[in-house]
Amino acid sequence: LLYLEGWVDFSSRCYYISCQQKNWFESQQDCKQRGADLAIINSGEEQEFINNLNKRIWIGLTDTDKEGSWNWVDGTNLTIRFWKQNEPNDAGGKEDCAESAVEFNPQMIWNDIPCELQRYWVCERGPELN
Ligand code: 2F8
Ligand code: CA
Repeated sequence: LLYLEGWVDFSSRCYYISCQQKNWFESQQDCKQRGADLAIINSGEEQEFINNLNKRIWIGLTDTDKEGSWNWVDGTNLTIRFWKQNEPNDAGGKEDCAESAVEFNPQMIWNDIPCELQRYWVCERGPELN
């Protein structure tokens, strides 16, 4: 794990880890301003990297456009999934954004929660800024 200029290098991707909490939309907006998106998770290794941060964080996954249709913000196909058991459940009919929680069993760790809640967040980009 290499730390440089606020970005962490992991497996040829660059990650920014916030030290404050924001709602989902403001978090994604912050990532955009950094030339990145909220973290897009494509592998168990990447999920493990996120787990090791030991924080509840926003990831770049939402069903805001169409209830029940979960999409990565960068258009990546949703293939591998790490939803907790019985999630996503749209509790109260208003949970449209996904967090990666901190759990004893880190295998299944995503949950949908209301987008306006405050969470830490992780931005992800390639090695070159857009
Ligand atoms: O039981 C699962 C359920 O737990 C909480 O609601 C009581 C979660 N809400 C928050 O974390 C805000 C739900 O998202 C979760 O589905
Ligand atoms: Ca939920």
